[in-house]
Amino acid sequence: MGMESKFIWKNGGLVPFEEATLHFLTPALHYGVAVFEGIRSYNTPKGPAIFRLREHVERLFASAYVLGFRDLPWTVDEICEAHKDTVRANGFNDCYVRPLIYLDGGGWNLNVDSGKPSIMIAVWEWANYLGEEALAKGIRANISSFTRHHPNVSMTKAKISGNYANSILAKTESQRLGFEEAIMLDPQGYIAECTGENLFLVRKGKIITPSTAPVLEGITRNSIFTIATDLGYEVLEQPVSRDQLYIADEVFVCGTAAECIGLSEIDFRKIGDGTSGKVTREIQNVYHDAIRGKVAKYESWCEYVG
Ligand code: PPE
Repeated sequence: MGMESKFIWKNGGLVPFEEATLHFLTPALHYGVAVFEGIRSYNTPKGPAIFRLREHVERLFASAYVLGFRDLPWTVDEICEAHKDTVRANGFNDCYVRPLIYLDGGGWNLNVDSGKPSIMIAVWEWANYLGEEALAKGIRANISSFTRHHPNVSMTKAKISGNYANSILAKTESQRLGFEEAIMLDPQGYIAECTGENLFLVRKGKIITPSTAPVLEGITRNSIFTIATDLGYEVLEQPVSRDQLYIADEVFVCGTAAECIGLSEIDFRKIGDGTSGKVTREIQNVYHDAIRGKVAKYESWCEYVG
């Protein structure tokens, strides 16, 4: 799976893929002073559509604001259009879309005001993050030895590039141990989120997820909330302990890249019957139809590229 495309959008227009390069002395590279989004476009009966584009662009701007950028030289509308232009110009249907706003020029005194923001938007063809098998069987995870950021240490509402060193520490460790994903605890010891997904558990017919205070406000999490509620489930936001996961009937994780995936095992303890559970699959199926524009009541989530 390559990441090549014909064009990348840079500061106002499309440039050839090869020209989307940075200088070694770009501060974003040295300090992770950048914010990004993970967005997907799916093929629908009306052509490619970017899923919940405006919410993602609004969160991108919110991340930049949290990091301290004050006056971005673009509007949300312009950047939404730029995403559609980039998908259209590259001619992809199913693709991942990655905008990133970074501190460019200056910036050598650890102050976002000392440089200026630049933006690029890349797309690459992408079908399945964790593989077909993971959808049916679920994946194996462990509780990471690395703690998720305290909200006063690194801003957990923002997709700040530098924050992701924490995810990389955790995911590398888990995969070296033979698991597929890491579950991270918040500084109080309650379940926070995974390295790139939010988490839900199902017990006695109720669906429970940690509150957003210490985690990213996932857009997939929000979609799943709506889908599960519409399916008639009660969805509760409350603190979740590690052992509540062990005795759950089902545990699933969700994010733009991962979509909605069951956890078959946590810390060598089988969850439920050790496959993707019934409620997980029910929600997963509706989600898969929704992202492909096949559910009328969720069609407003699909931003047609045109
Ligand atoms: N938590 C974290 C830490 C996170 O990075 C993501 C998205 C989520 C929750 C779910 O958010 P949402 O996509 O809005 O439902 N992770 C993105 C990046 C993963 C990666 O770079 O790898 C993603 O899913 O695209």
